[in-house]
Amino acid sequence: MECGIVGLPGSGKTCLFQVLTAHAVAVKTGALDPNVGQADIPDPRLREIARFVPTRKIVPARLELVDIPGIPAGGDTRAAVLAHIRTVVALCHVVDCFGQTADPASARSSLELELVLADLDVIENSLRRARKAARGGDEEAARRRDALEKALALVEAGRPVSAGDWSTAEELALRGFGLLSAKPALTVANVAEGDLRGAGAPARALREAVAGDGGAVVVLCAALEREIAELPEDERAEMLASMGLEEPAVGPLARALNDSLGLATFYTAGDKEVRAWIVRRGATAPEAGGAVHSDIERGFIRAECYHVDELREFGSEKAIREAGRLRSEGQRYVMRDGDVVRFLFNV
Ligand SMILES: Nc1nc2c(ncn2[C@@H]2O[C@H](COP(=O)(O)OP(=O)(O)OP(=O)(O)O)[C@@H](O)[C@H]2O)c(=O)[nH]1
Ligand SMILES: [Mg+2]
Repeated sequence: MECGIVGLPGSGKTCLFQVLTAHAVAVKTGALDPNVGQADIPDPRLREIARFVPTRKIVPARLELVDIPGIPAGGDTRAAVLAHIRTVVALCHVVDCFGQTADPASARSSLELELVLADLDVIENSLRRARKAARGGDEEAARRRDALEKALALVEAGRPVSAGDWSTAEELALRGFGLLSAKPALTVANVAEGDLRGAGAPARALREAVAGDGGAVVVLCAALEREIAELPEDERAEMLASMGLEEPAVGPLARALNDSLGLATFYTAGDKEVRAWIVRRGATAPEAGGAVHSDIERGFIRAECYHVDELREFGSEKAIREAGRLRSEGQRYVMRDGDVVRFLFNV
């Protein structure tokens, strides 16, 4: 699961990337190739599971992050940046609300418009081919044609493809085109140190604009978070408290990503490790198994599951089994957020 950090030049993307990856990567700034790294996702449910399933190690889920340079005006570089955006599954859109940009709402829509315009090209070309194939009686092409026509109407009106109401079948028909404005996107209001709650005019304007499109906004100050992340661990809590913050921004950001990017978390739990995994919401049991190891997806037999809430209720895996609550799920099972799973497979 790769999440691209996107936004206009100087909006604080690399700064946020350094925060989220805890400075594990030596970043390049001003270069055209992206920085790539991983963020640990804090998740209180991991500790809770480990309370009931004794284990040696707790392993949080990791999010692959790609820090993509801002889109410079015109030329080949623009195409290169768009090509990087095409490779990621979801977007984290950083908008400068700390004062360099006069109008954060239009900063946000200007990047969105870049994505929409790039999609317009792709849709027009693909639509021509789909129409032709559909006339020849190809039913799948007819489905692609209908979905593309619906997408075309949106982007022609300057709206992202993600703003449409899409059925699963339509989503499937569009998936192969890698449309940029169809990617789930979360907006980050990168606020000034003096406005950590985002009560100031820039963050308010951005929130209003995003709410109008039904999107979510996470407010954080990347520069301050970077300073906090550089502190020794035992000093972080004190610093956070003195700023009136409950936790580092990676917590709320990860939860918002889970929600608005359509992700789900499941767990594997045993004496060796208790571990969180992230999949797209709607992923089937074999797909989820594939996140753990490709052999599991290939040789999938079934998944033994229970929900993390049931651990709380029954107190142990054994008690869950004895209560007849351990489920045996097959190929078509759609994972629920919070499932604890043991995969049975054969290769
Ligand atoms: N005051 C303040 N400055 C910030 C904040 N976040 C980033 N900056 C500063 O803004 C400048 C640009 O930050 P970067 O993180 O490099 O921006 P970027 O989005 O990666 O820029 P490009 O990669 O060039 O597109 C740096 O000097 C940062 O220190 C913030 O929250 N508050
Ligand atoms: Mg950068």
